[in-house]
Amino acid sequence: MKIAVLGGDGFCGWPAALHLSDLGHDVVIVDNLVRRRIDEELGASSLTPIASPEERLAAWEQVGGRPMELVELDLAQDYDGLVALLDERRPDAVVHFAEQRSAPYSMKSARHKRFTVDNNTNATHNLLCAMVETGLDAHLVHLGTMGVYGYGTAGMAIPEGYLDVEIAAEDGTRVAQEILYPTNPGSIYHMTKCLDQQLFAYYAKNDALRITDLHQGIIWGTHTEQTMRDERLVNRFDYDGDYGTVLNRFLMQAAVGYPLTVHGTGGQTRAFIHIRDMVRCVQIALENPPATGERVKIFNQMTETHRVRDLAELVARISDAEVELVPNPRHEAAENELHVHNETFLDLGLQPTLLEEGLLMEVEDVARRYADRADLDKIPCTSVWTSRQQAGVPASR
Ligand code: NAD
Ligand code: USQ
Repeated sequence: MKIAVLGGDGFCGWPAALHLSDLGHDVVIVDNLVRRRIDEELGASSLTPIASPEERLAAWEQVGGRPMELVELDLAQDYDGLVALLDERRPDAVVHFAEQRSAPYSMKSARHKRFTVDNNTNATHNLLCAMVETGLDAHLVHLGTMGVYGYGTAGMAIPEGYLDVEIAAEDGTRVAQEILYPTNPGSIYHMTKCLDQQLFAYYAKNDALRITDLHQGIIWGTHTEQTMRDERLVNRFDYDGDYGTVLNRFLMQAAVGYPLTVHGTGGQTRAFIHIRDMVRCVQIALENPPATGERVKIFNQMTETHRVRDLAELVARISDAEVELVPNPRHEAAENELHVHNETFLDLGLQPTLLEEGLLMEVEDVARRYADRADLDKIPCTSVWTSRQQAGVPASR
């Protein structure tokens, strides 16, 4: 297949592009490199020394990979460029990773909120609109988030995107309906993914676009089979207070002897998936497109759920680190249960990488190996959610 990987210079996009190229697909990466500029804005950088896009692509060819190209283009701002690209390349599939993905970054200030909404919503809408304008019948696979559902599910297992409900009709009969699971975002970033979901539903219905939305949990891990082939192919590893995600932060903190930063009581339960499973899931999704006219396919892309304090205790145990309960900068429930249906990927052959298999390797091969590159001042989360929270009003859900 000819595949366009939008956001293919990022943490998920880069290993996914390599994996798809390795499978024999023709891959073009489209990215405006805004993530590298955000590192400069925050004065932060990846724990791993990531190479420039040019070096990455050259290294991939040197280790025998199929040549890939990177087109620098802003999906949110350059609609005409996007139309020209799709028209000229006519990809069979488009994988869309290209959004601002940090919840803390999206909450930093009015500017960051507006940037996140403008960037993410316009990127997604421009893409959908351009596909219609160019008459491109490509399969669109989008990286969404488990966070669209919210985490207060009253004990029920979250279904894969759709909820069966029964409604009392005017004539007294009961009517069965399937609806998109009601959204309950916990940050401006997560809210943009809810907006995306609505855009997808509309374009699938109105224009018969073939769309798969992957509701992905928190990624952990760094390397995939392909990123390990050469030092210049190394993936990024974010640990700073805005972009570092919880488990990778704990691994890095353990490696540098920094007490593990558990927010509040650490009672938040979240969904997780290893980066190697993520690239496999993207492959599986691409191999199982929806039919023309079918509703948006939604898969829950996660393999395990864990409570944050349990993760901290686990990492502390294997690496002899300390755990510290710090005030929670976020407006989120202090404790929640989380049960998730994820049978679609398992039925299609995904074999999950479990926490116990990969954790120690991550601490030793990645976090300790690059520990001398860490800037400990960048670890604290300084982005605070609301003035309401600063005033001490508790989060409801
Ligand atoms: P990332 O920030 O590392 O990568 C995103 C890439 O998209 C960057 O290279 C960036 O430069 C590019 N980009 C952003 N806006 C763009 C625009 N307007 N035009 C062109 N390129 C643009 O993020 P990631 O961790 O790789 O996440 C990728 C996707 O996966 C995101 O949509 C995110 O919501 C989703 N996701 C990530 C995680 C996770 O734990 N990292 C979990 C669930 C879902
Ligand atoms: N947390 C801590 N200590 C830390 C960092 C985080 O206790 O040092 C807590 C947070 O308060 C939160 C949980 O860990 O309760 C998860 O935080 P996170 O930063 O790992 O994840 P999140 O903000 O939800 O965002 C990440 C990605 C995002 C993706 C999402 C998937 O950045 O792109 O959409 O995971 S999910 O969480 O399933 O919605």
